[in-house]
Amino acid sequence: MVKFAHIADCHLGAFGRDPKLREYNLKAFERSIDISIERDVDFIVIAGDLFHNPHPDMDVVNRAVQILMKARREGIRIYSVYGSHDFNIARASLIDVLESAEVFKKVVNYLEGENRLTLEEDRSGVSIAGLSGRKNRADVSYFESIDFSLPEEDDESIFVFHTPIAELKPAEIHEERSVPVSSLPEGFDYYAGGHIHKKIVDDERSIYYPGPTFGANYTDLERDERGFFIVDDWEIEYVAFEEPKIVLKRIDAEGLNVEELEERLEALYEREIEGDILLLKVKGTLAQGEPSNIDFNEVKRRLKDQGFETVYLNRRELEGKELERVKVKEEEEEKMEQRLFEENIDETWARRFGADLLDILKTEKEDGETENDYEERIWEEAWHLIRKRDEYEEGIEEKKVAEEERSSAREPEGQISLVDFGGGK
Ligand SMILES: [Mn+2]
Repeated sequence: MVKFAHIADCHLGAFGRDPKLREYNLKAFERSIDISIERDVDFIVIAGDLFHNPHPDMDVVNRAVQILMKARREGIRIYSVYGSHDFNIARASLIDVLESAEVFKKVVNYLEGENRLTLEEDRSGVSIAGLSGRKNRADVSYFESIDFSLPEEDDESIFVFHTPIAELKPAEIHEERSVPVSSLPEGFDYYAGGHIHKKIVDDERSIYYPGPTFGANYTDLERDERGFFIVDDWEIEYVAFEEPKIVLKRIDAEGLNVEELEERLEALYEREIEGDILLLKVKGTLAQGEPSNIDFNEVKRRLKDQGFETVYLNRRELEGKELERVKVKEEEEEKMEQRLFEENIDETWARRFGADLLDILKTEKEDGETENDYEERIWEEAWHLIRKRDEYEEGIEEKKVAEEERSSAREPEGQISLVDFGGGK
């Protein structure tokens, strides 16, 4: 009889700007490991995104290793795959370091020379294989091209992955990257998923996602479940974390003026609300005044005085009339950009300048390029263009473009023609 823990999406190091939330996140991970030890599991499966990024702060790394080693010292084995957050194509990630130090074992074993993934056998007799998560659909293509070593029929086995399954993906996860159930290798007893930040239990197909132990962002904290699975002789139990207590308050500021919104906030201080973390969401368009007229730091301070450990304020959707964001319906990114330029910039030269600058800023990082090199390249190209701003205004750049267009029959494929931004005159 085998007993194991299935943990995913710990995102250690997330909430870098809020030390309290960062600590709650680390504590939740520690609880999952402590409970796994108490419950005497044979091994722990971590289905990716153990860390929030591939090279986290050393204090986070230190805490994580201390926590993981508690389990290791009890003889509990730990198996993991990369998540989309803790993988780096150019450099070794912390996951590689921890694998080298034998803190855990990465269960993504390729048979050299073949595109074949092999099984790792745990001391309990259970075989484990896995596939890492990757950004930009790279893992999706793995599923299509890799040959899996399938478990023997009477072997107990687990497949670990960090990719959404199309048929199980919740509607609110707006991500195209997913694979159909049919892509999963056949014959495993338990499919240990990660990446979807929500608990999913599909007993029929034996596919399970525990969701995060705490969460990595505001939306995660809005959801009401946090925890992990303990699987005892293939019976699945969800261990839910009731603490910390998260309280959600929403204020609709639509049509209010600054004073009225301040009154609504005042009313919050008087009400009896108790909890550890307050998520305060203020949204809507003010009829008069700007969000910047409100001292939100003071709001947070007063709410903390009520006994909250921390207040997470979300006012991304709070707007003033003056600075109301332009809303465009176009689905297609390019069309949307084009309309934004047309609606907000009067001068043709400025539209062209803006479009060119945006093109530079949109350039993606190249494979193998370090973060620093990438930033430097973008800055250099952007500055180069900004220095030519006068040429755009005086029409010099425009003339050059026209000449270039005359000399070349057609634009290279995939490039946006500058003429397209001229407003169709
Ligand atoms: Mn994640």
